[in-house]
Amino acid sequence: MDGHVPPTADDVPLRLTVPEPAGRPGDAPDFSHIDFGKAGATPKPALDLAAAEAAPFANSLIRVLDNDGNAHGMWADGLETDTLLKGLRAMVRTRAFDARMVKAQRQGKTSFYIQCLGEEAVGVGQQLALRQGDMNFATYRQQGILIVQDYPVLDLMNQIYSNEMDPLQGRQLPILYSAKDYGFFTLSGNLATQWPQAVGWAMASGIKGDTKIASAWIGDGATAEGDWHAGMVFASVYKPPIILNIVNNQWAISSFQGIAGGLSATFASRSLGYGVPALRVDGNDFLAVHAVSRWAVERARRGYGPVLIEWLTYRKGAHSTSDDPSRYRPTEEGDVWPLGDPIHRLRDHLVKAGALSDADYTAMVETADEEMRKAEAEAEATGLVGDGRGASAKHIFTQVYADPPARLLSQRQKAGV
Ligand SMILES: Cc1ncc(C[n+]2csc(CCOP(=O)(O)OP(=O)(O)O)c2C)c(N)n1
Ligand SMILES: [Mg+2]
Repeated sequence: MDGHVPPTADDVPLRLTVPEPAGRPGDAPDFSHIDFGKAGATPKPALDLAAAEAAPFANSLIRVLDNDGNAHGMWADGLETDTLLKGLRAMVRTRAFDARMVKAQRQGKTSFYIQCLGEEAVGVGQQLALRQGDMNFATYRQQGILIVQDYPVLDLMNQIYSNEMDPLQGRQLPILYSAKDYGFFTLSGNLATQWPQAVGWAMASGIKGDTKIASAWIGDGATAEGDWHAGMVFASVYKPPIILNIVNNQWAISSFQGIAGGLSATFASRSLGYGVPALRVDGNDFLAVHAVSRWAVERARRGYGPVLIEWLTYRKGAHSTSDDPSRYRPTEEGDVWPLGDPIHRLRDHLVKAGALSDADYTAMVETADEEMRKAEAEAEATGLVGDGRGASAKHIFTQVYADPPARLLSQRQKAGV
């Protein structure tokens, strides 16, 4: 006996785990921690898929297109060329719109902009599976939902410039659109609030015996908010008609997806613990996005309840015009993202199928650029953020409350508007 007392559990210094991304600025990009699977490998489940059977779908990756533009597997069946061409055109227009608005922000024409560069397929592909009357509770990165429906891009720009023609008359920050007739619920800048609201809207549809379904949207980072869990509890208990979309674009401003738990389990697989079935899908593969969305829409419409979809994609641009990603991630990451670019992949597929020529594609891009240039000039002629030609101050008080409270009425009187 030497008198040594072995340490007890109480004496071991405890530590926290703080996940780190695979690469920081200056490092070579590394996506070896993600298993991307193979195009065509994942079958199509029955529409009444239960959470208990969904683990293989939540932990693999549904892909249709391979890297050479060929379509594979059950999910490729029944996709019409017209729909794919429509999707391509909407994605090209969305990208042209974004490029024009990023430039406008740099020129001081507006204060702030968020583009969806590299993620165009998810919003566009799903919207093409929904119908009039359904409701999206989008994030700020699904402008494609409006653009694919031919919502006037001039109105979007007027909103971004907060000028007199802004459809929201200055009540929202630039890019926080609202378009009820286009199934686009007012955007919220407070992360994750759309999620439980979407579930509530879908519950109302079920309570009323309606035929409309909801589509909820959230980013990987925002799933760490308590609202995500609150929405999941209600979705799992009442089984409303809803598609629960998580767009995992690897980043939440400068926090990588591991900080929201993405290294512990797939975001899709978390849903299974709530009893809500889930699928994980290549979000840069338009064919997969649209096919899985159709399946989910039909499931919800037939009354089989909620389903969660994790879309795997990559945020190729900065988070917003206020962000500089070269400070926190390898600059080449976006160029070597193994799932490629959604527009180029769909273009290559359609060219290979003989439905599009290189010249058609070039014309499509040029037409979109010209459309956005013209619309921007018109919006600018109406007014820019802060140039004194904005909406009247009276609109702070109008169309917000059906019965304005007395304190607002007295404020309006004092303001003389
Ligand atoms: C409640 C709340 N917290 C923080 C923010 C600031 N913020 C805006 S976007 C963002 C990152 C969101 O990342 P993610 O959910 O992954 O969506 P992404 O931007 O990648 O599309 C943060 C932290 C906010 N708007 N609301
Ligand atoms: Mg993100």
